Amino acid sequence: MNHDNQNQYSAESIQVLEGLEAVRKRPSMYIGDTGSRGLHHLVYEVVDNSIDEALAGFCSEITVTINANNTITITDNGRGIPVDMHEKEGKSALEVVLTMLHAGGKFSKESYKVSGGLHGVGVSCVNALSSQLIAEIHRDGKVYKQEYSRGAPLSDVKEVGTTDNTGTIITFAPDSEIFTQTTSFNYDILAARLRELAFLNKGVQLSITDNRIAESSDNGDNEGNTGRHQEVFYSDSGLLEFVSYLDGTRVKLTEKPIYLEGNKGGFPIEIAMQYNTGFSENIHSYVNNINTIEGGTHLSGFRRGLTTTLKNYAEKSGALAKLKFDIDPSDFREGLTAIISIKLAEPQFEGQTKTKLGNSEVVGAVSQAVTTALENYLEENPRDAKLIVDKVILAATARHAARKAREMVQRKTVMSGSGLPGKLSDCSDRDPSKCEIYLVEGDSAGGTAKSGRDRTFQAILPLRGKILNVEKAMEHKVFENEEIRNIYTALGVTIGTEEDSKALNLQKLRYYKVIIMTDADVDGSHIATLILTFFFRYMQDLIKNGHIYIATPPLYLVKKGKEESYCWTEEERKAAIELIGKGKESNLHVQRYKGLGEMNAIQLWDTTMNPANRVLRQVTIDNAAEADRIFSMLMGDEVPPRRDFIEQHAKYANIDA
Ligand code: 0RA
Repeated sequence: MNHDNQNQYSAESIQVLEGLEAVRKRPSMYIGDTGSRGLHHLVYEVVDNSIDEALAGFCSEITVTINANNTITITDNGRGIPVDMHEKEGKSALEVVLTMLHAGGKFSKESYKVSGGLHGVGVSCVNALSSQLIAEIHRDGKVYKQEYSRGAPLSDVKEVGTTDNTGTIITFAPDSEIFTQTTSFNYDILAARLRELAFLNKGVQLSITDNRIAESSDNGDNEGNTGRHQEVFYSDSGLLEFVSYLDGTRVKLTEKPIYLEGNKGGFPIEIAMQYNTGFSENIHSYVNNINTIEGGTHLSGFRRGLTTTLKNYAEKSGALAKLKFDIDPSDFREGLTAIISIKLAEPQFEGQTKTKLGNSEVVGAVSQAVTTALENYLEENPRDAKLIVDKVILAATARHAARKAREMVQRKTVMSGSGLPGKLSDCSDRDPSKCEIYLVEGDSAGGTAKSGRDRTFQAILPLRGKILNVEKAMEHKVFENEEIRNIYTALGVTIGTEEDSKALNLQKLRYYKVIIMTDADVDGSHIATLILTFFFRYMQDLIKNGHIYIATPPLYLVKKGKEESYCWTEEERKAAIELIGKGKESNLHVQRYKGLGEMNAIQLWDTTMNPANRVLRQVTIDNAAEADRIFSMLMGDEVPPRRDFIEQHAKYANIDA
């Protein structure tokens, strides 16, 4: 380092530390939250920087390793973070990148920096939130290394060897002082994101390795960490492969997907779409690799291009002449799986979760690109074109049938008090933020829950047997289904608009916690998944707003005389046997709970419903495209590993604070 600048250097390093201290003080402002989501965000942040190197043309391989001690190592074969002296800051560029907020962008003006998008908080945030971080740089034939703790460098950059390669290797340990809920990385969550990134950035290889030892527990406690996994993700044809991956278990309507890739509007656009014989609309949009779950101008452009082009074609072909009612834009999207990915130098993100694209110039460019590609496709594939038009007409016809059924739901929901379902045992409190509703499998468990609950704030709605599989049913069947109508009515949720039955009005939501409570067995998991599928397809906003939970009844009761202990995991059972039975199981009565029905009202309250003891798992959507694929797979024709699924997607959450 430059000794002439000693004073300036130390002064600046204090300032820098203050910068990162802000990140440690309010981590949620930088990474969203300090739960599981924020934890995984750390990995994405570093990977995004490597993806930037790839987009700039300097990197082709990125690896993520979950090490045995649950630290993370991310490597890339990019140029390597520069290590030369940064004149203005008086320290190495590496240290600047890792210790100064938003310092990454100061160096390169490469277009479409992913790290400049939604998550663009920089690797320095990862550094600030890690108890230890080691950066190893391969550059100019040399290997450089620097280590940090909670954002502070432990020494200057050291030269530690020579190399023939270039690249960056970052290893970090998430700080348990910050991530108090969990510091355990979930393989499946990381793998899903890397797979998505491989589809979105064709030609870049991303791989993941889990070097942790598998845990013995089979109850979901290990959050998908089954140890010693490895997967390599690489896509030659990008979104084309993404669409066929998502539609893996759906039946294709047309032989060929529709694909376009271009740069006409002054920015890269890539779109792939495929019609299937199903009824749901599965359109996922991305800007700079960020999933824009709230949509925005690129999605509007896509919809506009799709509607106008198909409508024109259908009109010209005379197919609409027989139709006695108007065709609606949504009719063109039924059974459509599509991915829209654009890259923008200066994206403007709006909306509640900052995932809605605002740039107005994008609408026309995307719409134009879609029109051109789609017109060509329809021209060149007249048989597929006819299949698509027929499907749109079928969708319009079904929509008319659905409207009647839906209006009945609406009418019922508008009524107050007496309009509630007869099977609902409501609570007395009228403040939705304090109230919760248990959706319980079967009338008998419903009865137990009703006796066990605290009726001031807990409502019970028993559901009969297996609820409708909405994945396979047309919309009007869904709205005609009594159990589903009861859910709408009990929750006070109304359907937003005539055009979009999935747009909800949540203003009259009667309970802020909607808790699915089923048996802890295969059947129970299936029923929970059916209910979740309904929420995912028809009330997704409830999931996104964090209203949906899964109750977790205990698996065991370990008992000796008056001493008893409920256990949710294998480990807890062993610990209880140790504690109560002094290691001898023969002294004890160990009961395995198979269903809610084996508990009496008091036990159910104590273990599963009392906010002081219970464990609720909040349902989140970590990766919308992957969730979409999984629901279509689980609820399609194949016999699914449903229990695994639920355990993967419902994570422990500290929500009773
Ligand atoms: C600053 C400038 C340059 C590259 C990077 C940072 C960089 C950061 C990360 C983080 C993970 N992998 C990375 N790879 C590169 C430009 C380098 C140059 O101009 O040579």
